[in-house]
Amino acid sequence: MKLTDLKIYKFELPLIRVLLLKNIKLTTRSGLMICLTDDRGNSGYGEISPLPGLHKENVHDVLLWLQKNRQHILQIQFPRECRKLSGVFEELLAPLAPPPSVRFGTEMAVLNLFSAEENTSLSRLLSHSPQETVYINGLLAGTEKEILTAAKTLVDEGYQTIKLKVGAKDMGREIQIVKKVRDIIGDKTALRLDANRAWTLTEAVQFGKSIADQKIEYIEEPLKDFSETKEFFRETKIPVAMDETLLQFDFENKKIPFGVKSFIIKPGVLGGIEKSVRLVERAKNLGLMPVLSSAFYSGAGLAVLVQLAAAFIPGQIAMGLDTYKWLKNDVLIKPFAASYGKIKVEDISRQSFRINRNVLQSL
Ligand code: OSB
Ligand code: MG
Repeated sequence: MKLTDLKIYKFELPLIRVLLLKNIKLTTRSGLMICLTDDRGNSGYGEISPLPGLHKENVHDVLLWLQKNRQHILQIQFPRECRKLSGVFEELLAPLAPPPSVRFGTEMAVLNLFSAEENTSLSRLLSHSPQETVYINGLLAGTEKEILTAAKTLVDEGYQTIKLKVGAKDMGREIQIVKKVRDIIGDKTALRLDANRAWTLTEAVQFGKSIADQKIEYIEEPLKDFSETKEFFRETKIPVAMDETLLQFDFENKKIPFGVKSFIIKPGVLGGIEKSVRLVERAKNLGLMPVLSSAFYSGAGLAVLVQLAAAFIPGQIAMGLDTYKWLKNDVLIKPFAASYGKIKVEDISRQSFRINRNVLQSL
């Protein structure tokens, strides 16, 4: 493939309500979109949208990086084997040291370009037999009232897995909220929790023991100190999911602690599609649940995550993609929707190319 152009755009999408991330208040979701073109006139979009409070880099940093490295990227000959995600991207892109969000967006653009060249979907480019539907976990966050109302709506809509954010309110109240949510959703709905490293071991164990009978599928990152995971599990019997910890974890020298059940894999944070798919495979080999999750991407980035799930994650594991509902507006001409808690892969397979240029500002 010979690249002929790399265009850079900015987008800023309004959110349905204020998003609070580690004391940063967001009212819009902004980011960059790149568009790679080849010598046959095909194009592929890639989303680069670092999230304040989560990524080290911001939109300004990634724009400077892109402007500085634009010519280098255009000179790279991306071979067909890129799609195997077996280290070719690493070899070609690592020397340029792109920040994780840029690495994701660049790989996304290249893979979308290959899909366009072959007139196929990303999920079919990457797998011979992708799944037809991808399940998602309905997301509950906000005030107690908002959480309880949304819990009812999500079960009514047919979601089979629900994820509740914890760790930010008074513990006694939060324990009550977990119990109320369980009452609302009934015992057939899987319930996941995410504490974003809120607690000491003592606090986490106190919380865990108080909800021991609530059939929690797993809790993401309950502990400030991940090395206490085994202890937490021994005391509470609640399985743990690794999210933030995956970024720093030394897989070569350390064993995954007993009690870990799942990896929460955010390709835009972990540094790309290739690395993330390798983590999905690692999880499968270890008998753990791989869950792909979104750092509030636009529909373009989410479409990639849905197709990665369809291509690489078997069964009916629910993905963390419900952040889409926070966007009031999208970059896709036809935004996609979940129905009964799942997304039809066919509905979005070519969507990632059908971008509404009116919401993109040329840079
Ligand atoms: O902690 O999992 C997180 C979104 C942005 C930043 C951090 C997180 C999230 C999510 C995504 O929770 C939604 C999900 O995984 O269900
Ligand atoms: Mg998490």
